[in-house]
Amino acid sequence: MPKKLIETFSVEWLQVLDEDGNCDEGLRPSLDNKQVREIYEWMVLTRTFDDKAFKLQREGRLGTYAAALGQEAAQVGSAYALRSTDWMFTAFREPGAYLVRGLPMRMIYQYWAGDERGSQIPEGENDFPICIPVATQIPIAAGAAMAAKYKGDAVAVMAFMGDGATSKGDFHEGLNFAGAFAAPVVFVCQNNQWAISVPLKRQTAAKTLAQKAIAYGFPGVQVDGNDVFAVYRAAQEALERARAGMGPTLVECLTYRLGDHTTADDASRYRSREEVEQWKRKEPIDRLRKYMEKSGLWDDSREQALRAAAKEKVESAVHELESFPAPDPLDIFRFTYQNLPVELREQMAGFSKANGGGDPRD
Ligand SMILES: Cc1ncc(C[n+]2csc(CCOP(=O)(O)OP(=O)(O)O)c2C)c(N)n1
Ligand SMILES: [Mg+2]
Repeated sequence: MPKKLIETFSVEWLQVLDEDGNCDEGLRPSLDNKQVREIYEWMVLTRTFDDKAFKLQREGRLGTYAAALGQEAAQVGSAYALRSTDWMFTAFREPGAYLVRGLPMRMIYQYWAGDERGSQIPEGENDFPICIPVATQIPIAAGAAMAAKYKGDAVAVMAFMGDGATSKGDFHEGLNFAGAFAAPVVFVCQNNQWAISVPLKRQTAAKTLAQKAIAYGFPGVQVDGNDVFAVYRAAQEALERARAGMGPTLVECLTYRLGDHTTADDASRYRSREEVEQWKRKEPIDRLRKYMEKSGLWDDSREQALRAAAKEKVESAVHELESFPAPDPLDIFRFTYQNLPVELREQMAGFSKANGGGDPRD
């Protein structure tokens, strides 16, 4: 019996803006000048937010923090392609995506300050809170997409994850389910090439992460994750595919974690300074600014005004964070049970009494 080829695959690489801000006009997504400036503004706001978070942590005003430094295009570009009716599930390194979606900045700070009210997404918003257990958001996002399809809602779901998450069972189960049921979900992998101290080459022997989608029967594309036009274009096309009933897509954004894993880490112990320096030259914000300057969309005075406005927004969110009323300690008993078990009810009453309160209601 002769052997025959029954399947082949290919993975596209997409880059629109090169490192010097030169644009391939044939691939440029349809964004007007106002939208290009807006995307740049979100990226700068994300950077300003991020920088302040790092400083707050060092001053003991935030618990811990996972910086987005260098990954702003992957987050802003993909979230910018969402409609307000779409749904978003993140991991923990996507402040840019939340900002674009309009989540109050104070809430993101609150989350990292250890205040669970940072996870209480306002009623009516279609986003889920920060998810620390790696990859667990992926099957939930696939399930939400399936629910939307079942209900006939014309929406898509976007699920973020890191490169490390692609080694978890949840990733494979989520993608397999989404593929088998053509769920309207776009998986966005921020491949920042490190999972704490594990480099990409120890994460997988595959040439790309995008190709993992092919095993599950749907397309995967690798984009320059520091090129916001490429990210936006790929996300937009994938969301349209999902909304049109054509099923999921995996968008791998090849980027780089310029900072430490979190404020509790020291990356200089496991990666070289040269590698970081090499990626600094490819960072996404300078790249878009160079493009905008060349195209006459941007100048120094706009830049200065933007930086000042971003700083003001961040300072005002920090002020909100630090003047927020303290949570009610009795909340630890609330929100888990429909009817509080009797022993917890007793504990709650005892706790309230010990703190000078009356008989509490659960
Ligand atoms: C289930 C689970 N295992 C381990 C951890 C500890 N942990 C936190 S982040 C991380 C690495 C994640 O790497 P990646 O998915 O590449 O995301 P990145 O941190 O690079 O954004 C690990 C192992 C965790 N949070 N959850
Ligand atoms: Mg990573």
